[in-house]
Amino acid sequence: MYLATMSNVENPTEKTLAELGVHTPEEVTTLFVELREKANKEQRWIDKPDKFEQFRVKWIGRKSGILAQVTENWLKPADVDLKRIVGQVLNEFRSHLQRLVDQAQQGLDVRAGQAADVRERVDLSLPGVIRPIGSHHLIRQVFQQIEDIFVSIGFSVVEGPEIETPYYNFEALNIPEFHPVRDDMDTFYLELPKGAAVPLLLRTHTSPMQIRTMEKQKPPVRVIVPGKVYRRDNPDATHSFVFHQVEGLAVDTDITFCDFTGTIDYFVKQFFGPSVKTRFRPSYFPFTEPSVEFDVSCPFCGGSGTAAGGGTCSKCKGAAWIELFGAGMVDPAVYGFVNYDAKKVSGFAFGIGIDRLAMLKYGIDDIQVFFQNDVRFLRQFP
Ligand code: FA5
Repeated sequence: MYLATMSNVENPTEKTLAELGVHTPEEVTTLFVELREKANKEQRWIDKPDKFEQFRVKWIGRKSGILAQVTENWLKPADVDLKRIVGQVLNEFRSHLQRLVDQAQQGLDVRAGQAADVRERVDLSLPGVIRPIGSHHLIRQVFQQIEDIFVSIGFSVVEGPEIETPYYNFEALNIPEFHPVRDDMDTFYLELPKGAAVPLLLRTHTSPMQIRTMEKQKPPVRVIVPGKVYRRDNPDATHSFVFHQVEGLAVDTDITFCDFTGTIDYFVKQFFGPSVKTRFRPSYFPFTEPSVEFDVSCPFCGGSGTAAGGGTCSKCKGAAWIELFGAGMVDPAVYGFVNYDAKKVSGFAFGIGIDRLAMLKYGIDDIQVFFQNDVRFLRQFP
């Protein structure tokens, strides 16, 4: 007996056509029409991804979806004379279900897009968001102060590579291989492919730019070179393996030691204030002759060596002076590397350690804070 409708049969797709009493092509078509309407109705209720997934699994799920059941229970065991029509209608039904799934997916995509539009809509009537403005790192600020001072007396600012060849970092600065001064500047060499023409290293000072600058231009030269330098120094309160220097170089036909001391004195007084005193001590650098170390009177104890509350000043350790940087008159040997005539030109050079300079000026007792990027420290120097 044919059951005119599926509504009075529980799970009709789990039964065979014979069990459902379906024997004619018309009855087969009717069965599929009812199934199709059921699917249409359920698809209209899909409004969320989880409902979509339930629908998809229920209807076209590979293992136990209704489509799989229809194939298994209606098509496979169908009588020979019904098989062709069942197969044909089943194919149409399969395409129809796929269309329903695709449409539902598109519907969900559109809904998601609309929701995102609403979320992202810009309401121009709302007050603006005020973002906190950052500031330059203290080291950059100090670079700027130094640049301003030297530019005001006719120097220009140039920059150079942090990766150098031994020639520029050492040899052309009159530091041949095996010179003991290289021990003080042990550094990081780059791992290069086998057969590389020259070794490369992270520059240990900004002095290579003396050579690069003089190679490029004839006297008069007046430059400063701010930048990062690297050494294999163990970190402590005054040492870091990366730190900052400003190199200075002035070369002309008539530069004297007086020009040199006057320039340095002017810079220090501009930077620390007029009350600091300065002094030179003899020193040694292979690329300057004579060479000096340059000290300032301790800005913390006013050059007395005694702390404000009595006792020894902890910053200068009672010495009343603090070493600032190395400098000197350019060694004539260096001119030989850049084709300057040592008989006609003279000049001076200096290399200031910026981190220690900043520590002195701003009363910072540990160089490491410059590299930790702790905003509590950075915010103190807006
Ligand atoms: C030089 O680097 C020379 N190139 C300076 C120079 C230039 C001399 C031109 C003459 C003519 P020195 O090794 O002393 O010199 O370093 C200069 C400054 O760098 C020091 O005074 C110190 O302030 C700073 N410095 C050196 N090593 C470190 C370190 N590991 N961490 C932080 N600052 C350092």
